[in-house]
Amino acid sequence: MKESKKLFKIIVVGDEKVGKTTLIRWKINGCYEDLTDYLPVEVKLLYYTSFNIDNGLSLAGVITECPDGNDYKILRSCLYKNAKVILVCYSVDDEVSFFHVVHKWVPEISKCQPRVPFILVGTKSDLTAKISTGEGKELAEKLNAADFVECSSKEGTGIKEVFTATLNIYTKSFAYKRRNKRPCNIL
Ligand SMILES: Nc1nc2c(ncn2[C@@H]2O[C@H](COP(=O)(O)OP(=O)(O)OP(=O)(O)O)[C@@H](O)[C@H]2O)c(=O)[nH]1
Ligand SMILES: [Mg+2]
Repeated sequence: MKESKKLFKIIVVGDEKVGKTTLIRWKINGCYEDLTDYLPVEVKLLYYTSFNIDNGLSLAGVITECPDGNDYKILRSCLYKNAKVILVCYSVDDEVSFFHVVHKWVPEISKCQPRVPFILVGTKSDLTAKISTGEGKELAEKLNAADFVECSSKEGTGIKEVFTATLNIYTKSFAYKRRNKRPCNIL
């Protein structure tokens, strides 16, 4: 499980079963896969992909899913290394997953990676929502999230917006500008 430091690294966190793998696999494969009987997350953590940027160039990226659970705390702190953007997910039909954004996920990423921007992502927006769009937006503002997006992997809505926002945040960041700085030749 080797990854280059030069890759655009995105981390996906959130409670168990909020739809992290499905969201990532939508980005990779361009369609919804029902993962009800899917393998546990330990089997695959890293997904390699590419992002198109304005001038016809593409950016190599790796999307890393972090497993939930206290047993994985140390593993997660390793996986967070070199992250450029973090997606903090909750499911709109699951109040506990929303509660854990505040009391678990944001404190954990803020402790490990205080300077890395994060996007609050409300998943499974096709289901009856217990968390409204307004509540999601309000929390994103309160926690200083870089953005807020709701999506449904099942219906394919909002997925493009999640990854467009992710790319925009990175390409505007100091880390990206420093990496792409060309030497200035003064003749
Ligand atoms: N209705 C609906 N179901 C979804 C959506 N996305 C994922 N699911 C279902 O939710 C369940 C969990 O999805 P996963 O993608 O495995 O969730 P996860 O967060 O990766 O789960 P863990 O890796 O076990 O923590 C599966 O049965 C998916 O088919 C969605 O947008 N809408
Ligand atoms: Mg998963």
